[in-house]
Amino acid sequence: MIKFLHAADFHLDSPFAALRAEKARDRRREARELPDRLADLALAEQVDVVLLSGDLFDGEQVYPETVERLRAALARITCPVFIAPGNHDPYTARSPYAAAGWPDNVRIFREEMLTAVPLPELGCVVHGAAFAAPERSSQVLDGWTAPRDGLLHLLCLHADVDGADSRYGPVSRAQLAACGADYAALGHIHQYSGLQRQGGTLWAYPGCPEGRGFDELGEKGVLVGTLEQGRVEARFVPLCRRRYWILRADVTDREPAAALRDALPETADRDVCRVVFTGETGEQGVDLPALESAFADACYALELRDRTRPAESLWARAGEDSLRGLFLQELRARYDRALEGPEREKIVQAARFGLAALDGRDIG
Ligand SMILES: [Mn+2]
Repeated sequence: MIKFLHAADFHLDSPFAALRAEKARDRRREARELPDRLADLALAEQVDVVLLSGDLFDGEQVYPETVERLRAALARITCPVFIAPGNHDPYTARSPYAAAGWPDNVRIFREEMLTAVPLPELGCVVHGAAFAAPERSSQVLDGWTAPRDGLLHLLCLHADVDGADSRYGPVSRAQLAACGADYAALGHIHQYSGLQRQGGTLWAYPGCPEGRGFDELGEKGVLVGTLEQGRVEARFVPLCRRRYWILRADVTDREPAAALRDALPETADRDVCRVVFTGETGEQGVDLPALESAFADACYALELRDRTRPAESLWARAGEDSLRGLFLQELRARYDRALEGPEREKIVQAARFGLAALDGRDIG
C-alpha cells in the first residue's frame, strides 16, 4: 500500500484583484506560505509520494521569492514529489521549472507525451505529462494504457475531463476507463470533484487549495489517500488560509445588523465574506455603509449587497393628494413595469431618497 498527497492549482502570485490594494498584497504574501503548509502535511501524514497536477504558478512571471519558497518547502518533504506543469505554468525555456536549483526529490515532467518514472521501492510507476505552451489540444490518453505488470500505476496530469474540444488537455471518461491506471491525479478544475471512478481507474480534482475570489467558495484543500491493487481511498484535507463565502441575510421583520451577524460563519474574522441582504425592508432600506463600518472587524474583508424588495408600506401614501402621493404613484407604476433586478433596485433607491428629501431627512 502506498500513501499519497495530491494537490493542484496553487496559482501562486495571483493578483487577488478583487481585494483592495493593501489586502491584495497581504494575500499574495500569505499565498507563498501554502507550500509550507503542504510540506507540513506531507510530513505529518508520512506520505510516500506527492503528486502536484499543475498550475502551481498563476503565470510565467513569477517572483523569485515565490520560486524559492516553493523549492525550500518541497525540499523539506522526504519523499518523491512530481510536478505536471499546466496551462498557467507550462514547461517552457523561460519557466521557473527549466531553471536549475530544484531539490533532488522533485521530478518535473517536461514532455507533452506521457513519461513514466518507476518507483521500485514503492512498487509503483508515476506517469506524467506537461503543458509546453498555454494550450494543449492533443489527447494525451488517446490509445495509452498502463502495462499490466502487477505494479501500481499513477497518472499526474493537468487535464480537462469531458472537454472533448478543450484547449486545456482534453481527457474523456472513456479514456480514463480504458487506460488501466489505478489513480489519475488531475489538476485544472478548481472545485473538489470528489473521488470519481471510470472502469478500474479512480480519479479526482482536489480543486485549488486557496480560494482567490467569489468564484472559488468555501473550504479549499488537497487530497490524502492510500492506494493498493484495486482499492483507492482518499480524504479531503482543508489547507486554505482564508475562505470566500457568499451569504444571504433575510431582513424581513428583523434588524439588518442582527441578520448580518447570524449570517456570518464562525471563521468570518479570517474570511472574505459577501453578504446579500434579501427579504422586505421599509422606507429606510438597509444602511450598507453603516453596517460595513460596524462589522469591519468581524471579517477579514466584507462586502455587502442590498437585494431587498420594498415592503408594501413604502408605497403606503401613494393615494395622497400631495407631492408625496404623486411622486410615489409615478415610481410605483415604474416599479411595476420594470423587470426584476437592477432596474427595480434603482427605483426603490429613488423612492427612498425622494421620501427622505421630502421629509428633510438625511439618508447618508
Ligand atoms: Mn488552474
